[in-house]
Amino acid sequence: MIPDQLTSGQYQTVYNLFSLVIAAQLFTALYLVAAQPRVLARYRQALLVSATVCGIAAYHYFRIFNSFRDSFVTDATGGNGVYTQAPGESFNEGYRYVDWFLTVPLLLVELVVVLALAKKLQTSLLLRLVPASALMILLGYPGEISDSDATRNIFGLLSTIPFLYILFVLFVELTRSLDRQPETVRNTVSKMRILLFATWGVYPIAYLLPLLGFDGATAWVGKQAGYSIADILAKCLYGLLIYRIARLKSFADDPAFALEEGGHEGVDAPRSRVNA
Ligand SMILES: *C/C=C(C)/C=C/C=C(C)/C=C/C1=C(C)CCCC1(C)C
Repeated sequence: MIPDQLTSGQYQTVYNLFSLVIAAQLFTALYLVAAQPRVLARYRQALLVSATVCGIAAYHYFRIFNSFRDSFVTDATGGNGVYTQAPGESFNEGYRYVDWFLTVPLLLVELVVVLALAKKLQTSLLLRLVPASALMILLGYPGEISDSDATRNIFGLLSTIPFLYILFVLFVELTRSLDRQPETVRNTVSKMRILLFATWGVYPIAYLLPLLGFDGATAWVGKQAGYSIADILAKCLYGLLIYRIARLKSFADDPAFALEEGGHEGVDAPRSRVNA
């Protein structure tokens, strides 16, 4: 539920966080596009998907930011007053869910693509992960925009079912099929899914804040902050780790490329050693 009123501090917090997310998503997207030549061709698809995810998020945060600015007004001069909901305007949480609906399946595609698993395994993983993640977001939305705690509970619970299914596929099914994969692939998988679990776990917690007895405005600001910070970690940091994995795998696959790029067997060599 959108609060009727925000203190100046609460308004500034949300304003600055949205602004930070735009900067983080936009420049991570640009960086990942520019970094394409720094990995082998077979890993570029993962980087492109990652850049696309950050680009889509940057666009939606522009909309979220504008919607936020339009929906709260203050009449005090000097910016120290209370902000109230602008008449006829309402903050649109829908942008966030459209953003997630597009980016969450793509984040799973990124993960599966960068692992460079066998085609059959790739397809079978994606056929389960992509629909489950889309369903998780679709089911969360009616609860997110509802003013009723009961509705929020029910849809939150329904959305948790595909969420748990995704974790099951990543932590149980994927592990089983990785038994015959090389050590490096297995290590990569475990690192990536721990990051995924840690960052994705923030969303249901932020969603629950309004139900945990925080007052309206505090819960709402906490929720926006939680979603914003989680979006930076789950998309930008995650994307940069995908890049790092792609780069290390490129070095391991092609020693000549590694030398040219100043790295060696999965470790970046100090510049001086390469140049000497
Ligand atoms: C970049 C955006 C990402 C990674 C968004 C992830 C979102 C979730 C994992 C959301 C999960 C939810 C639940 C598990 C239950 C409550 C409703 C949601 C949609 C917040």
